[in-house]
Amino acid sequence: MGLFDDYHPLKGKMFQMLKPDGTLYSEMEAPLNDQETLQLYQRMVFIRLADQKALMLQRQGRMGTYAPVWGQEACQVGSAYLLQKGDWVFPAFRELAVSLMMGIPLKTIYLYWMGNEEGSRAPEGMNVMPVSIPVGTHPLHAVGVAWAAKIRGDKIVTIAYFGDGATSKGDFHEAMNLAGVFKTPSIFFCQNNQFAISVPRKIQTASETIAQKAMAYGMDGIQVDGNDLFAVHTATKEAVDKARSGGGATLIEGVTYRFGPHTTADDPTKYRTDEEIERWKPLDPLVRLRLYLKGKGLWSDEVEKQMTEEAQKEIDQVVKEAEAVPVPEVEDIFKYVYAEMTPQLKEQMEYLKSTL
Ligand SMILES: Cc1ncc(C[n+]2csc(CCOP(=O)(O)OP(=O)(O)O)c2C)c(N)n1
Repeated sequence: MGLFDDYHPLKGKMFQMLKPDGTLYSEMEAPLNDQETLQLYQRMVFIRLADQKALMLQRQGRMGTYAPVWGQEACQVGSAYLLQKGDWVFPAFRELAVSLMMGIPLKTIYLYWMGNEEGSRAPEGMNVMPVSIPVGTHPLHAVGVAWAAKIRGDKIVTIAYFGDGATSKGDFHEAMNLAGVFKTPSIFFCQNNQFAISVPRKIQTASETIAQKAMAYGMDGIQVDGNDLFAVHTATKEAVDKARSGGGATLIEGVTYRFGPHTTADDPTKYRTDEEIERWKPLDPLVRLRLYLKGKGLWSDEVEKQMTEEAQKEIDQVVKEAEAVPVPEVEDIFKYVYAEMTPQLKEQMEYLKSTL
């Protein structure tokens, strides 16, 4: 029996390893050694600060609309850490942590949210697709690439990140169906952060879990505690190893909580209560990992202070560099849609220029 059998969606059990008090559930062994765990915690500290900085920059009018990752760091760090060069990542719009883990510079990510097209370009050789603002369309692209890789015999995996809301899109089901039939090396990582803007998870779908949707498509599905770095890591590793060795696709549902607004254009006080947020606070992925590290004698206020200061310094420097990049030309909006601009695009560009 493997992990996917033990935690089959029909068994109604969520896979967890690390308790909220930072100790492991009985008979569980940490999948990462102390050094790796500390390193990933440090990444999470950096990510949280970089995320908060983006929120502040938007509030100061120095950045456009931004979708914060706040609270979802374990889902993203625990899974992206397992990807290798050659694998392909298809993010939605909340994947600051995934992008950083894959090696996309923070400056590039900030440039995107500052409205500069340069921010959509991953450095050469990094297979991270641009942000997908249309909800749920990119799992299809991820399956297409996985299918192509399978035909070519490339031992790579593709992973698509999306939210609970995206599972209501037809595209999601088409992608799942194709991946199931062709046993593509695909991972569908759903970050169930309880809301699609103001729509709560319970009215998003009548399914008890999102993980169980995998069954309809003949693939493995697992619901994991998305705020538990170890559980996310372990389940994703199983899925990645399986995909790489020809075993086909997996749907992972990471149960998590978005602490921030949907985007900076949203007011979450309109649809959720302070009490609800307070209930989730002790389950914060950083708090839990910090307690685990503290129990091992690897974390102290001093360690935290040092990590925070180092991260803050680096982030401040990145902001300076990003803000020093010249504001893009109006033409940039049109230039990169196709290799060559269509007559319609040219017309639209000329029209826009004439109104400025
Ligand atoms: C095709 C499409 N429909 C609607 C929207 C507007 N929209 C943007 S984000 C969002 C909710 C997405 O929720 P979810 O998939 O759960 O991801 P989350 O934002 O929670 O990370 C909606 C409806 C959009 N961007 N694209």
